[in-house]
Amino acid sequence: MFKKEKKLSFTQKLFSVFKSKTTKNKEEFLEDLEDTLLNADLGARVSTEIIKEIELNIKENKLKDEEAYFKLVYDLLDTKLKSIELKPIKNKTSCYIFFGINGVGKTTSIAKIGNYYNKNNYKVIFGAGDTFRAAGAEQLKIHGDRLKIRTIAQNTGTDPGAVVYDTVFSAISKKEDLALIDTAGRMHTRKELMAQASKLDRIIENKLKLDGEYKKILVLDGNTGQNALSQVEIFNEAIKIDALVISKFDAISKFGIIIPIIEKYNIPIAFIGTGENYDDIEVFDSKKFLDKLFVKDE
Ligand SMILES: Nc1nc2c(ncn2[C@@H]2O[C@H](COP(=O)(O)OP(=O)(O)OP(=O)(O)O)[C@@H](O)[C@H]2O)c(=O)[nH]1
Ligand SMILES: [Mg+2]
Repeated sequence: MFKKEKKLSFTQKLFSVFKSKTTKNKEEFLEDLEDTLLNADLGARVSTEIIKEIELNIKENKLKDEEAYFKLVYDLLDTKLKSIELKPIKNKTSCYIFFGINGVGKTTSIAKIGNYYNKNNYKVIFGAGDTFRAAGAEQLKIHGDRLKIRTIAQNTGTDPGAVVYDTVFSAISKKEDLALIDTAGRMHTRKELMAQASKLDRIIENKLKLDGEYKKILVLDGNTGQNALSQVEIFNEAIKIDALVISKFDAISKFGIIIPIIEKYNIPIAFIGTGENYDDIEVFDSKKFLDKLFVKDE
């Protein structure tokens, strides 16, 4: 019979490594710690930084128990996380356009974020820029109808550039505060997807006269590991990303990859999606995020 291996959360693993310090030599202990940090996708740079910090603190005899070790890791990661508060300027027209590969949660996040700004007395409009997939526009329109948010949509196969232009132009003409624009997550090839992202960016940047702010937002699925890093890389290369939304954070307790992403690309996080209801969206808070990242299995 195989013994069923108990799955430990990141916190439990960290604590068990810290507890084992008394029974191991220093090298063994630091190796175990490094493995735990790397397995949580925190990346080589930050893992080394944490280990150096721990070594220094051991030398100076500063760490009295596991809690103290844990706090050191927690506080160090807290300094790495970056947030951005997206606050459209009232009575001016801003545009936030959402990118991301298929299924990450773009459309759902737009619905939740639209609802959030609507509740905060912003006049919001949706633009269904996903004209590639048959149900693409329809999904956003359904949310728009439920939330009483006007949605500009056209038939499948229409040029998404036209939808984007119409949405932003209409928002400017009607003096609406915020246009939230959805985009396709899949095209025939990745190259086409990136070409489309750049094209939509150029339309908003060059052909429309926004007096508010323009932000390009990348949605990442919080269940993703290393792949999230390459998603950021390709989108950021095509169109410089201003902020991240991390979706599906209710379903997981592990998104350590965000640390190397921020280290490398310096892109802040705006929102966290925490469920499938309209209210399941939170303005990013590093402490809350870390508490969930470190969640203990029951
Ligand atoms: N639990 C949970 N599910 C979510 C969250 N955000 C999105 N989802 C679900 O993830 C799935 C994909 O979400 P969509 O919003 O359709 O993703 P998308 O990026 O627009 O997908 P494409 O249009 O196909 O590229 C849906 O079943 C959503 O209900 C979240 O924060 N928590
Ligand atoms: Mg979608």
